[in-house]
Parts: sequence; structure tokens; C-alpha cells
Amino acid sequence: MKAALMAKQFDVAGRLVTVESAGRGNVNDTYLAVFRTAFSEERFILQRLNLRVFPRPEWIMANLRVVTGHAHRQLEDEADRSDRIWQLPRIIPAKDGRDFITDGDGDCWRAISHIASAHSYEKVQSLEHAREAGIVLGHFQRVISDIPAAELHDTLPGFHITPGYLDKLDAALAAPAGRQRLESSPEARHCLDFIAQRRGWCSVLEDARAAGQLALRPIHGDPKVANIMIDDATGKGTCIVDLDTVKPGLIQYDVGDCLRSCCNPAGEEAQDLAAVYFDTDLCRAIIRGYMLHARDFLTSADHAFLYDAIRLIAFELGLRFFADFLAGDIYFKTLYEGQNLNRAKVQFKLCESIETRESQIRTLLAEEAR
Ligand code: GN1
Ligand code: MG
Repeated sequence: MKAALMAKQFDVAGRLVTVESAGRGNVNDTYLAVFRTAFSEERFILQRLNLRVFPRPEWIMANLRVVTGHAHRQLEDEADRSDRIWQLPRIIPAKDGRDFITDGDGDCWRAISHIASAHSYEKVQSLEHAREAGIVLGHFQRVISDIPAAELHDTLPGFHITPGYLDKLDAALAAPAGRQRLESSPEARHCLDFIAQRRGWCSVLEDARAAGQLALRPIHGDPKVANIMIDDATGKGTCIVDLDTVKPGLIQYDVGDCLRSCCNPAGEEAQDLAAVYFDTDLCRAIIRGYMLHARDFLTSADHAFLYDAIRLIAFELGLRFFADFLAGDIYFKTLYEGQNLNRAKVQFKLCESIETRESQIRTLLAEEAR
């Protein structure tokens, strides 16, 4: 298997024991590699980068160096004052010293250290888990807050700029194959109506940014529940992984993404739409945890746009899945026909649930901001 051959190119002691598929990312392929010597074992995460989504792997790795270097120094400085041992993976270089390798097919592979004795979950497990997710996000945003924007490449231009995803949708619909996919499914036509009713509103964050109300800061970009590692021994969050989308953005993208992911107990892949809803108790727990670190750096305008962010990122992810379904599943990996349409329906159901709970959510956001 190719992953095994690639694993052997990285600089760890011992001989390869196993390489197994790990994680359920929608973009990159992820494996866990295990190496042993006569007296030790080393595990690392091996990934094949999806070059269709990330065409500049050298930028991904340069950013990863900057972010992990900065964060590791900061974590070290704060270690004595911290309520836990915070972690963050490091890059494992190839034996020839490079940060990634390219195989004969042009695929790109990189290795990062494995966070031992910790796990992440596809769905939120409890109120405590939700609170930890909020703490981890706030802590990470604070730790990376002083990385100068000029030191980070834009690895994914247009990421989280919602109106840009409308353009992608329109392009997919302009192609005969896209039109056909739409016409073949009443559910797809329903999704399109759902989007049409929210077209005018969906530039809300970009408008606020253009008007100077919201400022860019380094953000994680993808703080979904599956990227938050929980320490097996203490139940506390220990780190956030998947750092490929760290770049300057609006903190609202992160808060919205964390909440749309953690407050839907049925998860992103739910088959039963009736089980999908936005749980406001989980939302309160996350915001409470998040504010422990974020209260100090959030402006009053930041607070004012949090509700819109929660609604928007659920809508945006639904839009992204839906546009990809119409385009023929070229961005998000799928395991079955219609999976991206189903994912879109889940996010739109969640978005509706957020809309019906607007006043409750606004009230709890105001209460937890104090
Ligand atoms: C993708 O590959 P993964 O699962 O870490 C996507 C995120 C979505 C997420 C939804 C680079 O992340 O934006 O929120 O799927 N990442 C990219 O599960 O597009
Ligand atoms: Mg990701």
C-alpha cells in the first residue's frame, strides 16, 4: 500500500508496524502510522494532501511551521500558569529534511506528531464536552492572536467568504450536468429555494468587514468538534488539530463553525433530518467556555455579529455542500451517491432551527458576554 511506503520516508526511529486509515476528513486522507524499536514505539499522523483543494502544499507547510513554532513557544511560556497541559502537533520532517514529499503520482504527503492519550469525537458527547470545545477554541485564538498576517500565506483564497460560494453555485447551475442534478431531485429544488430566500442576507459578515466594523485576526478556520482533542485522563480539551486553514479571518467564522458543529447532536452525516436541531444548552456551554479566553479580545462589534455568524456558517456549509453536489462532488469526498445533498439538507435544517431560536440565542449570547 502506498501509505506504508510513504510512511517509511519520514524521520522516526524503528520499523513500520502498521499504517491504518484514521479520521474522517472530507478533504485530505489521514492515516495513523506505528513504528517500533526494540524498546520504544512511535506513532504519527500521515496525510495525503488534497491538491485540488490545497494546490500549494509548500504554503500549507510553511504556515504550519509558523503557527506551530509560535504556539509551542507561547504554550511553553504559559505552562506554569495553565490549568492543563496544552498540546499542539509538530511537523515530522522527511528523512531528507523536507517538510513534505511528493510521490511518483504527484501526490503530496506530510507527517505530524500524534497527540497521545487523547481523542476527538464526530458528535458532541455532553455539556462538559461542549464547554471544553469552547475553551479550546478561545485558547487557540488567543495563542495565535499575535502572529503577523504577513507571515501567513492564504492557502485557500475565498474560504468562508459566503457570497463567493453563491458564485460557485451559480456556475454549477450554469452547466447542463448541474441543471440535470437539480431537476432530478425535488429535495435539491427545495435547497435552491432555501438559498434563494437568504441571498440578500448572506453577505452580512463581509459587509461588516468592508464597513470597518469587524477586523481580521488569525483564526483556525475549521474548529469543528472532530478537530478538538480531549484528554482521555482528564476529560479536558488538550488541543485543536487540522491547522491547514489557519489564516487571517473573522473570529465569527470560527465561533459560527464551532457552534454549528457542536450544537447539532445528530452530527453532520445525520440520515434522519428530524433529529437535527440546534441545542441552545450546548450553545451556552460552548460560549461560556469560549469567553474564558475570548472575553478580553472581543470587541462590542464582535459580540453584535455572533448570532449572524452562527446562522451564517450553518447556511454557508449547506451552500458549499449543495454547490458541490451540483458540480459532481469535486471538492468534498463522498462515500455514497447524494451524500453532499444529504449533508446540505442537514445544514439547512440546522440553519432553520437556529432561525426559530433567534431570540433565545441572542439572549444567551448577551448573558454570557457579561
Ligand atoms: C472540511 O476536511 P475536513 O473534514 O477537516 C472543510 C471544512 C468543513 C468541513 C465539514 C478545507 O473539513 O471547511 O467545515 O469539511 N475543509 C475545507 O465537515 O474545506
Ligand atoms: Mg479541516
